Amino acid sequence: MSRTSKADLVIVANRLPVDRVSQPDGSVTWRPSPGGLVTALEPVLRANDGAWIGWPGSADEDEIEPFVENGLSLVPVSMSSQEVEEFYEGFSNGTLWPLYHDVVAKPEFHREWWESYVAVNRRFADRAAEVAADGATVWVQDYQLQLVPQMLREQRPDLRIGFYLHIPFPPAELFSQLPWRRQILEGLLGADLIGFQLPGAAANFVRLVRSRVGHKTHRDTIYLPDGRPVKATAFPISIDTAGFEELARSSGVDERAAEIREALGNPRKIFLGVDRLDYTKGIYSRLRAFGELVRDGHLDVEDAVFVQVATPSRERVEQYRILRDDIERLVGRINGDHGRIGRPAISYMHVSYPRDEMTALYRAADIMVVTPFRDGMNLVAKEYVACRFDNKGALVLSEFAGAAQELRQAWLVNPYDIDGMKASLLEAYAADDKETGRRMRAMRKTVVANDVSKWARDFLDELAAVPDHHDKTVRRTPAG
Ligand code: GDG
Repeated sequence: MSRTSKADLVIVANRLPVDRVSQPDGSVTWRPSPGGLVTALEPVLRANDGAWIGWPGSADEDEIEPFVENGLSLVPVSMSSQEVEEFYEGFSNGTLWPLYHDVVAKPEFHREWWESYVAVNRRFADRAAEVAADGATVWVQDYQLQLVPQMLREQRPDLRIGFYLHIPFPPAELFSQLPWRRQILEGLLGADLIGFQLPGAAANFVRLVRSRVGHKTHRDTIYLPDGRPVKATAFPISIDTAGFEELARSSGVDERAAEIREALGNPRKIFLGVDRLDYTKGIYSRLRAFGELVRDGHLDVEDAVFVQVATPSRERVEQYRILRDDIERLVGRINGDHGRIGRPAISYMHVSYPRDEMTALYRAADIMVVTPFRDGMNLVAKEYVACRFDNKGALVLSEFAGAAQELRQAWLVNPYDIDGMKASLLEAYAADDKETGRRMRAMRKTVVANDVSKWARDFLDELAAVPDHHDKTVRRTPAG
């Protein structure tokens, strides 16, 4: 896309859906980093002359011109390494991430992080203002960019602006700790429609706006002093269900699943955990629960093993380094105490696998264990269900994952209650095919009927339906 062409639909996200790869000869290539969001939005982007604005993932690069990759118009936003430290690792992941996840870890508040957050949000907003066509729809994604809606509306009141928060929105008691709480609320209120994972999160937001900003609200709608309504509603995100099932049905994945079972020594049952290595995911507590079941003789490593994939994440943030050490020490201790030669109790991998390997793991696992302390949704739980077209397999799921609102037939657990978790792991382990089949069939209905395309469609339809209160008389020429 050239700088002059404009898009009718603009996605603004922290990351572009591609990674920048510098070749040894100095040339630059792009590697797609496909995720659920890209899969869902790609068709809409193509149909609407769309563009995607985001950071290409490497710091201190010269500004990169917009380009087209695989038919998608991509608009890179550059960041200095200091901004990566202060805006991304600092304010986004050291302040907002723990604050929005029930303060599972202590959020840090630093004024220079906040300043960097404001500066980077402004850069994204300016870019969106340049790229969006007259009256276009702009959809801003996630907690890194909460000021963009307001910053963008100030420059381009003609736009229809949506915002989606992928993580939880905390209760007022926690959010109110944030020194910049009012600026964040006002930043979000620049949107016409604000989407959350769950109705409870939307209600937290509306309540906060009423009490902290003083705007009138009615149910899920906030009325700004100029009469413009802002809607705050839940749109639970999902996955490309058909895509996962298709991959799961492929013969390559089938063979690989059998190979994995074989390599583990064909135990009677395999427990599986797959998470970004993050303190919100409850990896430590779940492994402790499993370790105690082995220690106390409820499970024998000849019958049951645990496979834990912990994908490297935010490795420069200290809390993540500490967590990794804690988990690895625990795995070492459990294996040292209870493993046998060729048969560790826990097979632990700190690695990122390609999607077909993940799918094979889902196919090989008898009990999928998803136990976050707090999670916006948790797509891993839905992916497991999507891959079990055989209606086999049990899901143990934290009641604090957004997914628990939809996957009611899982074995629901409180991850803070180690004994309760142990009891549920044992129940899921002992359940017969009839019981697991009954539960899996019901969960599959939900995940098949509610996939990520429906999520995107529902959001964009609702955004299109917001009454047009835009004041076209004050429209200014886009900056830049
Ligand atoms: C945030 C919210 C919300 C993981 N390891 C590998 C790999 N993955 C993929 C999974 C899944 C995704 O990453 C993780 O998504 P989750 O939803 O489980 O968690 P977050 O990363 O924390 O995502 C969350 C989500 O946004 C969407 O709104 O559900 O609550 O926290 O798709 O499969 N994929 C591959 N290799 C890996 O090693 N290929």
